[in-house]
Amino acid sequence: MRGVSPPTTLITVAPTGAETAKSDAPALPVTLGELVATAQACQTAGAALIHVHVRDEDARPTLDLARLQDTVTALREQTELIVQLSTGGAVTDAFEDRLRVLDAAPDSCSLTCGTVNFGNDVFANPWAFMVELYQRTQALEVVPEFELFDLGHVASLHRLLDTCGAPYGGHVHCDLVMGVPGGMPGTAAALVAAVQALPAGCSWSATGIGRTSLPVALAALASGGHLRVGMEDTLTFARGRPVSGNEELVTRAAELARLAQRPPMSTDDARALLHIKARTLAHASREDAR
Ligand code: KMH
Ligand code: ZN
Repeated sequence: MRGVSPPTTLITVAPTGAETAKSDAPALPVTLGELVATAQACQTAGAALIHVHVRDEDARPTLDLARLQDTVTALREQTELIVQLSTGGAVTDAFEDRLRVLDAAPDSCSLTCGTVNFGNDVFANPWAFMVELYQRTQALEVVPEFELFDLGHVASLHRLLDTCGAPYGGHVHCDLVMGVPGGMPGTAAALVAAVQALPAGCSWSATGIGRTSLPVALAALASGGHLRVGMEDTLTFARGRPVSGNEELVTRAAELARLAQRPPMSTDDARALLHIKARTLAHASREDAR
């Protein structure tokens, strides 16, 4: 396995996603108010980074730029979390809309390193799109998080770095998304295989979809990785018991991290790890006040 385990655990919360209907999961945060309240609670519970999908007035997934900008502003003003916007969106979103997400000036964005079957759908990320998105992150000084749904995506990440150079900030951070029907399984064996293939010196988190959430979290902690949890990925807390909210998943991840002697990472340490650009007055003034 690559290197020694870091002393603390970066906990990412992915609270909403693009796949679940509010009617199927009433605790899903879909309005800006619900998202900010969730973000604040998850920060208190131990999260340092939030992976954001936004919804429209009918709670449907959207990449509307004004909504994305309002969301970035509100999360910056009312939390200290690193704000990561999804460029994956929904499987139906057009490439040009996914590229435009960066105009909302997030701290970070997701960047999926290849196409993958996604249940009965296809999540399309062809090479040319990956390159264009990556080059936009470099130009706009947004830190990409490389989303890896399969072992082949790790190979494509190497190709991207070899072709286009280092990301903004110089540090590579990856997220293994495991257990998607069509992607790599959410098992310890698959996690170890993927981690062994990652670029040297990178940091990485892992998330397991659905019932793979806990095995993947435990395997990630045992392998020196960080954690992503949230209702984008998991709607069931235990067999037959729906999640009460995102805070509950972050609280459990923080407990696991403490048990592993790697307590939750602070937001400041997470910013330093990922080389996030200092870009907000609201955040700067909070830092000054410390
Ligand atoms: N909603 C999935 C199709 C990302 O956020 O970048 C894609 C996804 C990955 O959630
Ligand atoms: Zn996402």
